[in-house]
Amino acid sequence: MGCRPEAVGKIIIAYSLPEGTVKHDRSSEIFQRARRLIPGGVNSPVRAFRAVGMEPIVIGRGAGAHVWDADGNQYIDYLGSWGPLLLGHCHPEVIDAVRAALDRGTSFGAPTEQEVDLAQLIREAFPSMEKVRLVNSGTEATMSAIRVARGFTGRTIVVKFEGCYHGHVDALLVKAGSGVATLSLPDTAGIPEDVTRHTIALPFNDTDALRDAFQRRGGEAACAIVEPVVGNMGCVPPAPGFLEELRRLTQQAAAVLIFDEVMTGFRLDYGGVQRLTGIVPDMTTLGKVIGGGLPVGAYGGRADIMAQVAPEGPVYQAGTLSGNPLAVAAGIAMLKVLGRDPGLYTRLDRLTEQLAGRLLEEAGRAGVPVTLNRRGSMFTVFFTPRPVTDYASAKTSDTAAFGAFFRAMLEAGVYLPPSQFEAAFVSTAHTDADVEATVRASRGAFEAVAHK
Ligand code: HOZ
Repeated sequence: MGCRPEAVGKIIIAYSLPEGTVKHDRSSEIFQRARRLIPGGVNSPVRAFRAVGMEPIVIGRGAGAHVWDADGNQYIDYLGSWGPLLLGHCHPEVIDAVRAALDRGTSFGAPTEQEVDLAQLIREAFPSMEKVRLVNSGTEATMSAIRVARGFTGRTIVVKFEGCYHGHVDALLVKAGSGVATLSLPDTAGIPEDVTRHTIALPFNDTDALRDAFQRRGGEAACAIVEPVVGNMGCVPPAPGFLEELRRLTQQAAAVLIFDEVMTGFRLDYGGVQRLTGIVPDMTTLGKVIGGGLPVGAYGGRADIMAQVAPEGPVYQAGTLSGNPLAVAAGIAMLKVLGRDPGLYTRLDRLTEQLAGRLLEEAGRAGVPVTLNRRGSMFTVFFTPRPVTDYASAKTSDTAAFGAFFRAMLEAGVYLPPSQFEAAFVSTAHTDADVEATVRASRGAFEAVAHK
């Protein structure tokens, strides 16, 4: 596999790997065609692999913890479709449920019993979501939640945190993580300043900055939105007391607290971070896992707040494919599998802990300074010796070293998220053998970084 710096625009390749034996000819051919038809050749920016200095591999299929590219190369998959695939690819119960739904019809644009079943499963897992509205993506969920919070409070200001990413919502693309961080975009073109001036971005985990902001502007705040365990600047857990203080200050200011659990909901625990911490937000957004790999988002919260949503209230939000029967069927199947297995999250946690510990050992052996952050089945290897607690510290990472690591891992058959500022995901389909193979691959990959 050759790195092709000439094909990746502005990214400077600091390290190059020796030509490998893995061929990506078919992927390359498809990607060249994609570039002529789709901006950057991808339907979501990070997938273009620009931050890791190579062309993307084009995926042909997945099964369990593995994916195969268009050339037939096999990889252990830690991308997991960016989080939804907690049960791995093609879980039989999810596939069967989608097949059965398919026979009944693909879309009705009308109420179905199954969407009520999914809403009920969500509310049972997240009691704070007294009422739930299904949408098609996490972006739609967060966009709608802040609209409802603004409608409910009659206020405008949205408080968010640097490095958190809540989808490509205009008002929330301020100091955002994920692809915005990956591509180092200072601001996103196409969003009027008039929209973002109502957004206050504070450093994550900085309780003093939080207190100060709420003291000055708390009375104007419609809501504060946070990833309670951040996945979109890489995995960054909350410092002790941070979320508690956020809850106290939002309550005091009568601002709506929104937990964006699109990534963490049903992943870190069946009831998300709110169940793990006991902190009860006013509203929650979900996505990823609740769709079992099909496009679903949800937002919900206190009944009095959700009473704002049309047709019950004056806040309009709608969608032709909302509550789509195929996606809902996948989501129900997924949640049923998760809900009936009380040991599932502990097993996932242990497997990921084992993997994380071994990766750290390998980094140490190679003399590569890294910080490994993990919560449950989410983790990130940051190429920095500093603790990573916020966006500023995440950005101290050596992204060129990450790129070298990523490429060597891919060459060795391990598919990680192609950005320093994304979390990797372990699924229930990963096995001890996958962990062993990943650790073996990492030995060469850390060495490749060390000998850059
Ligand atoms: N931004 C999402 C991950 N944090 C999704 C990226 C993608 O689908 O390419």
